[in-house]
Amino acid sequence: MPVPTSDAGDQFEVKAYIGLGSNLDDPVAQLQRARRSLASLSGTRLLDCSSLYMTAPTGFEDQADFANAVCCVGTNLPAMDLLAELQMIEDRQGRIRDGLRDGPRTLDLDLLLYGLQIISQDKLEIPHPRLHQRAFVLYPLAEIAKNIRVPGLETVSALLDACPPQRIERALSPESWTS
Ligand code: PH2
Ligand code: MG
Ligand code: MG
Repeated sequence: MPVPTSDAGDQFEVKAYIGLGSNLDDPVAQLQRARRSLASLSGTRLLDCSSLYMTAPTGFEDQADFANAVCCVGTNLPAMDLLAELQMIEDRQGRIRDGLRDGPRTLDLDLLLYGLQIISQDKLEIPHPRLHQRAFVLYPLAEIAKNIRVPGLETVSALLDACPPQRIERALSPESWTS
């Protein structure tokens, strides 16, 4: 069952955290467009967004820096439906699925957390399985949710303290990239 949140707009609203990333075709504009799409998803309202950060690429290092941010939504969509919506937004923004896991992309929307749920399915693992290793996710997540406990792990700020360091620069405040 979805976990109702205390300030829910609907009894069954779940708070979900989404990681946004781009390093192709004007990354800041990609994140701005993705944020507008999140705000207009049906059964979903946008609750909060972090600052926008420019971050060094991890995994595959020979590529451009990424723009990264994290947004929080309240949603009545089941996790699988929300995931499908995120993939449609990626597709609309020209995401090419070439199987190169950590390669360059116009838009990556990762479902990081879905309420307090732990989901382990072929196409969806929640919490995101690499969340705790990635400063480019934890840093913006900590900005909007440092005290929440990641199911099965620790609080976001404890995870960030333990995470390998990475070059991360705060480029735009929440107000300036979301307006
Ligand atoms: N995404 C990846 C791999 N590496 N590095 C940064 N800095 N930011 C990302 O969003 C990112 C990455 C795969 O999704
Ligand atoms: Mg990703
Ligand atoms: Mg992804």
